Amino acid sequence: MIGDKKVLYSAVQATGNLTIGNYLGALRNWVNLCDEYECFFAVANEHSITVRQEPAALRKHARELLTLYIAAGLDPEKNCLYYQSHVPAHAELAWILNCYTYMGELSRMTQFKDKSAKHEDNVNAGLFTYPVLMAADILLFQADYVPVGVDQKQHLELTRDIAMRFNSIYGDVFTIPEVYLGKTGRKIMSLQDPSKKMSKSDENPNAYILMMDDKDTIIRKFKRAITDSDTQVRYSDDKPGVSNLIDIYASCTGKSTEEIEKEFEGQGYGQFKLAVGEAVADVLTPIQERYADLSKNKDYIDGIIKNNAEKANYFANKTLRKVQKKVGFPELIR
Ligand code: ATP
Ligand code: LTN
Repeated sequence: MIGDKKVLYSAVQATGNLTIGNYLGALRNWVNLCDEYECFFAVANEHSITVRQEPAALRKHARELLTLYIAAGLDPEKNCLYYQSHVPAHAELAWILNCYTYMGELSRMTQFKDKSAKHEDNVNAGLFTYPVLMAADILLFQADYVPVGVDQKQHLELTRDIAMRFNSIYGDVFTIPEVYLGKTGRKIMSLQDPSKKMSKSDENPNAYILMMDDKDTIIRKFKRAITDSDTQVRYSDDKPGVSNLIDIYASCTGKSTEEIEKEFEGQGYGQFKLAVGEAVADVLTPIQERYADLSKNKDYIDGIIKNNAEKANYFANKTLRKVQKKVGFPELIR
């Protein structure tokens, strides 16, 4: 708790351009949470280097992500938006928690298995201990809730296990966090293969819509989206391509599945795909405009980065000091 509010924590890796999957599944659902919770949203740039990054590109992506948080509606006065690398306590707590996490637990993580298969030439120790750093992120802020997509649930389970293990040895040090699932857009699928989740690291750019794609690109990509040989706009397990488009349209317009099926009755896919493209563009255009304005205002963004880093450091250091004391690290007497 901070004051009378429970704490909510999440982060996105600063790895590339965000897709509408990241937006509809994550960012958008975070916007109004600050009324109810004390919210921290990090730019996880330390997690990013578990896969090789170009330094200039990593710097650029981190800043873009933080700016996009604001453009998407996260008020930086009410939400603590900060760079993970500006808070040294993350790495320090991660080291301590590494000593309370078992090799067997980390070996079972599906993201580690997937990523080490994908980057065979760079299976580094950081990739293996990635979930411990994520646990440190969450536990430093004594988070009650962590809004993430289904793909991150396993990491959250591990975080809980580590926290409970630590508490069982040292007493009540950490709050045990719970996963917080959004109401809509839980899993947006690839436009080219609706059995796979939409992912920014897909090698085919037609598989995803980026938050920064312009209207023409968005409409072109939806026109090429895989559907089926039928022509009916109907939600069904045997029509995964069309159902994914219905989900996206519903998420962007607030309409129900039944309303959408009715709206496009007898019209075929051409009209429907165009409408989906337009609805997505209508949601993204104002964000892109705000983003363009914000990026021109260098001093404003710099100020936010500085102030929020201070706030994040304050809360993180409180927990870190408590943990250091518990494990037996003496305080430096000045
Ligand atoms: P990559 O594909 O490069 O591994 P990613 O696109 O999955 O990355 P992350 O940084 O891992 O992006 O995820 C950020 C947040 O967005 C997480 O909470 C994740 O659950 C959510 N998310 C990512 N893709 C989707 C999707 N297709 N549908 C819904 N939510 C998603
Ligand atoms: N691993 C997460 C990003 C992330 C995160 C966190 C999410 C890093 N630290 C703490 C929630 C809480 C991902 O989405 N790939």
